[in-house]
Amino acid sequence: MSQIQFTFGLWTVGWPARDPFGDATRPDLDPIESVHKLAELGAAGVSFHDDDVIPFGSSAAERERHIERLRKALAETGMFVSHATTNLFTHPVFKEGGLTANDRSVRRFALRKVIRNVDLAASLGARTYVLWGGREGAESDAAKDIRAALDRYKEGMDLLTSYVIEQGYDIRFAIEPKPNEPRGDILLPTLGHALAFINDLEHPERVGVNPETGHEQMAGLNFTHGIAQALWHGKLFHIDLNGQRGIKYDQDLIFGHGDLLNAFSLVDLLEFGGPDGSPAWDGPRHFDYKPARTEDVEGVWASAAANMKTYTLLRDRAAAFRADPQVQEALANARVNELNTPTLGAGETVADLMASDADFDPDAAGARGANFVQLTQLMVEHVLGAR
Ligand code: 3MF
Ligand code: MG
Ligand code: MG
Ligand code: MG
Repeated sequence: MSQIQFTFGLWTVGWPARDPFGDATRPDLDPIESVHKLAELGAAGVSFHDDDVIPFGSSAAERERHIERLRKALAETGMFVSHATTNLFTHPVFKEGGLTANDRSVRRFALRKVIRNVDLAASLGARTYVLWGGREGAESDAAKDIRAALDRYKEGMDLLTSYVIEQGYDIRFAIEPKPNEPRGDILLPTLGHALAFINDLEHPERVGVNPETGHEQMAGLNFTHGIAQALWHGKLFHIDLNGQRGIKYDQDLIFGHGDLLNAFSLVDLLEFGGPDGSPAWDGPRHFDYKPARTEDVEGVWASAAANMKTYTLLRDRAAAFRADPQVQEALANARVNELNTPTLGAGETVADLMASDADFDPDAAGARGANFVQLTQLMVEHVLGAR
């Protein structure tokens, strides 16, 4: 099996563990040192917000110095830029939104911040630019005109896609949906909302999604199903892997430390869901998690390694699952492959379909078991390493 390309957001290991109720429990890390440390641990690339490497408010000279340090670290380690993105959420100016703030001057400021960083992303060879609209939303139904906000979101996306096309940048945008947090309700709350929105953009071919495990699971949704649908639309442009345990705040656990069975089915899909068991997706396996607030700096690096180890173990378990003759038999008994056969035969007409009514006994079909339990139990046993 080929080497998997793992990448990490610099803000993940760099999180000093400040939360709404408590102070930081760890020192700030130098993002450049994190690039080196992640490379040592076996990662292939990093992603970053503008402010992760260039602190907000830096002068032009300071900005150049920070960019030069990043460029040097990437060159020294051979790491690539998995994606770049804009911080449109930390500074108080964005408290009421970025691209969809009611205040027009804030929207214009937000767009300038994105464009400046898109230029940097292109110069660093990034091919994906992520937009997570954490502040695009509201707590009050009275205070936000949602249709106007979607108009402004579209205006922003159309401007950005036209800009990269004009500049000749080899960059695609990936929208990252999230249902809530930090806003009470965030626009484009799920993958499905984002996919529908993309269809109404000026350059839909330049825009896809960057789904995050925990974000979909915060809405009670099945992440593997969501990824499968994004793949089906050809819209999986990037991914944020992590863990989440049910419908609660955004936990950003280590990958696999939340819903383990769903993590297994996801890895099985990504690694073996393509034609003849090839990978279904060839992008980086990117982690957006938070090292738990309980851990010290050593624990941060242990948690980074744990993401990659858990993913690799699940990949090996999925390979064993697929190779098991009993699993193959159970898949056949559950008619899993039969779903690939078109419902109508070649050349069959509606009249032919209607005429076939006599050949079918709905009571017999209704009485037949679907045989899903045996297959699911085999999956659980493989995940447990019992087979
Ligand atoms: C928040 C997130 C974000 C996005 C990032 C874009 C801070 O819940 O997931 O991380 O992933 O802004 O990549
Ligand atoms: Mg999250
Ligand atoms: Mg998140
Ligand atoms: Mg994310």
